[in-house]
Amino acid sequence: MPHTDSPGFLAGVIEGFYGQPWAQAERLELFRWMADWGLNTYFYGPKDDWKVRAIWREPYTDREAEPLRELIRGCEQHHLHFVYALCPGLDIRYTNTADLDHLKRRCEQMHWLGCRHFAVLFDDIPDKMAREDLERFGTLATAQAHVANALFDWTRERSPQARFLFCPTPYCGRMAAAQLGGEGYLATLGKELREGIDIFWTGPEIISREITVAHVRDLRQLLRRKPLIWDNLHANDYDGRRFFCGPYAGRPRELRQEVAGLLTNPNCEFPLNYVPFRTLAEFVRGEGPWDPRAAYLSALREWLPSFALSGPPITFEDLVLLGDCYYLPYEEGPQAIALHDLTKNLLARNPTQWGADAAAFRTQASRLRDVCARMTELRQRTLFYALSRRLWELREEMDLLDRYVACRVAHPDPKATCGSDFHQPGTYRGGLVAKLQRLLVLQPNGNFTPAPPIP
Ligand code: GDL
Repeated sequence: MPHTDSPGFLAGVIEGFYGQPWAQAERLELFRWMADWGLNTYFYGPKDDWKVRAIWREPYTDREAEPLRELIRGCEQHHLHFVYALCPGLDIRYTNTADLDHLKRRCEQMHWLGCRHFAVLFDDIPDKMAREDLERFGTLATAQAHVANALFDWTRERSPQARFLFCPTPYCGRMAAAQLGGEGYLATLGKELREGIDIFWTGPEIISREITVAHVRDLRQLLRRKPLIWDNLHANDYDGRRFFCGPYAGRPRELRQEVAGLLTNPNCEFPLNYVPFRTLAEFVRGEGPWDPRAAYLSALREWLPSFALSGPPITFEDLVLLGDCYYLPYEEGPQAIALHDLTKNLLARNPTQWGADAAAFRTQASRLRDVCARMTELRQRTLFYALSRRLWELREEMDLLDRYVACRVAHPDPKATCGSDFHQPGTYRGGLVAKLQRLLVLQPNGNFTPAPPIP
């Protein structure tokens, strides 16, 4: 039985990242994909729909409400749950009944538009409360549970089948270990939140490389319910230079029995999410041990037609090479690893000993550069715009390395100098952020050390 058919299991997509929310047409396309692939939930919570978070007390104008009504209807037509999130945590006063009324009015408006499932999110907020809030509730968990329970009751009075989701302030293992939200936050929450409320969890980390069965089993005791996974594996809002089109990975299929659902919060650029969504759907629906690489290759094959060009088509192998360069947060794909190793080994050696490796590198570098360059011919312009800045950067680096290797082959003398007319101080790797990034070095163990001074 596909797992989305097991009663109550939520599987799907969270629009919950920072930055520009998706376009309406993209969301409608998402609904068609989800329905075709057996995912059942769309979660509306873009951090920068400012009425979700920054000015959460303000209802939508009629003009703003209309597209939301269309989304709710779209979900209904495709038999998907539409969940609407509010994030009042930046400035809510937990003792203020007016703030609770604001939340109810916001839910009321969404209910009137047809929405039945709601969420209240307390992620990424200050974990300290005002004095009156502290005096009345004692702990942050109690204060938040009070608000969530009131909204949950409100929702259930109107629709007894409604789902209600909650994101805690410590929402991953690392935050809980640091006692974010105060000592015993999760245990209090588990005790005080109504039984029917689902609790989000991102795994051991905000971006979790792995989520194991043992990890969520421990948590289940504390929360007194199965956690609902908010998966940031493919999120890229924290690094504008990257995107992730590798497979859903690092989670065993057995995890499905241990959680209330699996929802992915992916790349900000909607068109780059084909493989993340497709492989999640496969993970959720299929049976047997999970093979991420096989799922990736099969999803890429389906995605290939979207890469139609104005000129001759790119090959499947080219798409695999490109995808491998933007795979997962903790892992490049095999072809990207091979290219990196080849380059690194080459540069570590004396050019007089490069032999055939220099030519091998130059062939691979120009192949990758060409694949990137050919993307300018993409017929699907939205896909090209989503890719373009990142691919520009990759091309730039391949070009520089290729020039350098060519220069070294021509001048193996260690005293020879190699520059590039196209990579000049100021315009290349310039700017304050790049300078600041060079000041501290992140060690593999997670510690920072000051960078050695540049003479
Ligand atoms: C977060 C945010 C999320 C963001 C993600 C990746 C949660 C619960 N909240 O911490 O909105 O997109 O990290 O940067 O994950």
